[in-house]
Amino acid sequence: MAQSGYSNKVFPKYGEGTQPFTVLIEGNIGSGKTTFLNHFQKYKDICLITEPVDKWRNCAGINLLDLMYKEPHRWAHPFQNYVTLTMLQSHTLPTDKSVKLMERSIFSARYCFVENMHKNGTIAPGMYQILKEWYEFIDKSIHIQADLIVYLRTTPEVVYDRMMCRARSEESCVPLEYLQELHELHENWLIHKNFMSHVPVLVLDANLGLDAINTEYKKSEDSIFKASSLQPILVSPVKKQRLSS
Ligand code: 8LK
Repeated sequence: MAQSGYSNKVFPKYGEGTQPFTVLIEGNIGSGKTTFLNHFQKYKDICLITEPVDKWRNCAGINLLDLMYKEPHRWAHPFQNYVTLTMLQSHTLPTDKSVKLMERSIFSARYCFVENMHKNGTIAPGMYQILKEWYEFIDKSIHIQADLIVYLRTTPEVVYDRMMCRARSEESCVPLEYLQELHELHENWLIHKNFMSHVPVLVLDANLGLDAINTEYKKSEDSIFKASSLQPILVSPVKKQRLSS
């Protein structure tokens, strides 16, 4: 059976060379990813892309995030399918800025969320296989820029409390155990480097409270500016980007 139309020729991947220095902000639910992104609003020439939660909550009027948590066996698979599409839209979004900061990625979908749903039996083996093949096809044919990963490292207990305080309605039924499972998968990926070992990872202590976390953010600013050779220039206050989630 023919495997693909690529035979042994090497074709450029779609989007190759079109994306700026890209930093992926990763971490468990409640690890402070949006706060982290907000911190960079003050800089010119950085494109900030939040997780497309608004799309997940309103796909032609349907709240897929809510359905995924309420009826996981039925909705986790279509939800993750949609996450893959919307993450791909964010990865390939054109920008004239020199740096792109993205909240999560197609990689966290694959290595954390989908993997977890497979491991805990939420999605059937056939559903898992479809998501895996989508991911493999995308990885082979579309260029996903990833120059640095910032891992907001937390403990499951801390993020559980934050999640409960944030009180996002869809997450009201998420148990601590779910956050523990996701934590382990983030650790396998970003600390034990089981995947994508070629991308440098900056680990920040995201258990810290709001005051102390600013020192951690400063560390990452220095790394981002150094690695991307970007000169930090502040924007005028009226031009700040708005972040929603
Ligand atoms: O991050 C917002 C909410 O979406 C949170 O409850 C976790 C959930 N989520 C998910 O189930 N699967 C995901 C992501 C977020 C992000 C990716 C890539 N996959």
